Amino acid sequence: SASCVDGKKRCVCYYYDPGIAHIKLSDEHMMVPARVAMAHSLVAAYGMLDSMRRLRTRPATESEIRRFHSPEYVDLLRDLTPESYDHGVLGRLKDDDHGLGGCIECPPFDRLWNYCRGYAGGSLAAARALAGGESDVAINWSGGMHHACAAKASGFCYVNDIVLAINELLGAGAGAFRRVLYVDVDAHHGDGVQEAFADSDRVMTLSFHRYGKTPHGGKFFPGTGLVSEIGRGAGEHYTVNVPMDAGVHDDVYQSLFKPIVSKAMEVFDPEAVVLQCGADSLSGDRLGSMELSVRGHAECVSFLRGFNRPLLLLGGGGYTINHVASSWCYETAVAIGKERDLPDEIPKHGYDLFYMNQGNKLHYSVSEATVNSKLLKKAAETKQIVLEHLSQIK
Ligand code: V1P
Ligand code: CA
Ligand code: ZN
Repeated sequence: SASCVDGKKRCVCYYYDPGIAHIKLSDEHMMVPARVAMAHSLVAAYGMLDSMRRLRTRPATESEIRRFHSPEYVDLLRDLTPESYDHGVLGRLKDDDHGLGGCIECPPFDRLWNYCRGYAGGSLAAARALAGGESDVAINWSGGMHHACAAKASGFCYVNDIVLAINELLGAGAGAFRRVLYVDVDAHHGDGVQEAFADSDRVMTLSFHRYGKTPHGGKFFPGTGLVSEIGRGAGEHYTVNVPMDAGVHDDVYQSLFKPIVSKAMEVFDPEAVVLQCGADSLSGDRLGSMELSVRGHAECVSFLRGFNRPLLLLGGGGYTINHVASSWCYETAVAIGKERDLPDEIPKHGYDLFYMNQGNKLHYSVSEATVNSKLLKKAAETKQIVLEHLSQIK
């Protein structure tokens, strides 16, 4: 058990598979799974492992992955290697319906299936620890792959561990939860999770993300997540989207996050919460173009933790790997209530050279917020519309 700044004790379960250190999607790929090993190494160097229970876990089984993903897609993913790709394994499905043919965003790579089973197994184990009442907070930084669809890979995501974990939380067994709130602070829209539960009133999906045009004229990926996407049928109003402009800093972000999350908590009253902690919304990310500080990002974790519902913390995006590791390390400290005790100086450990670019400080410096009246006005409007949507529940 870990005591906390608010005086409450919480049992925190932590999942980590060292195999992640050696996974590479391709030589130049933006998604670097080894950032999870960096975060873990930093958590260990700060002496936090003794404050958590390490989850004993196994890779997700094929049948567990089939609970969400389609039969043909799972067959393909299981058999996909760089060699089978070259020998035309994808010919079994026509076109690129499965998202695996483009080779750039979701390439085939050595041990792809092991990687997917590994991070999905972590999220499932974490969900079981919460559903079984063995823990109050469960962490899997290798999970959070929010774009994967039932029959399609997308945006660096192959298996949607979040959908699998939420289904586990909802499961039929004793200790299962009636309603699960999903919150997504990755810079990208959580489209795969939204679509999976669009018809459900047992899962509310709430994504904060960047939305709009990029300087190159295209749409910021994936191009969905407007406030007008509110869900379907019984799930109407249980899909919530908070699109934002590039350049949003801590203050503006929290001026939306806190009131909207509070309202969602009030009207939906979830029995468990899943937070996707994608770290590409941090300032200085290679893809995200949002401007959150490590403290601003972690404020999302501490705010949700303060509601005292079983909480599942997952990773996600994050492409400046030293920033990602700093952020997930600090958020691990928030989970165990030790964030005030972490020295800002990065301790000596195996990866310490990676933090030179940020002056070897956990809380690297973020550019001064530029007050932009157009951005503020848009944020205030978005907040109003979303709060009105939410007030239509019940
Ligand atoms: O923008 C696209 C492509 C353009 N296509 C028509 C789609 N893809 C994005 C994919 C981002 C995936 C994010 C995953 C996550 O949400 C969860 C793990 O973080 C993309 C971006 C971008 N700025 O959004 N791909 C790339 N950048 C990219 C850049 C360099 C090399 C390869 C891909
Ligand atoms: Ca998001
Ligand atoms: Zn992202």
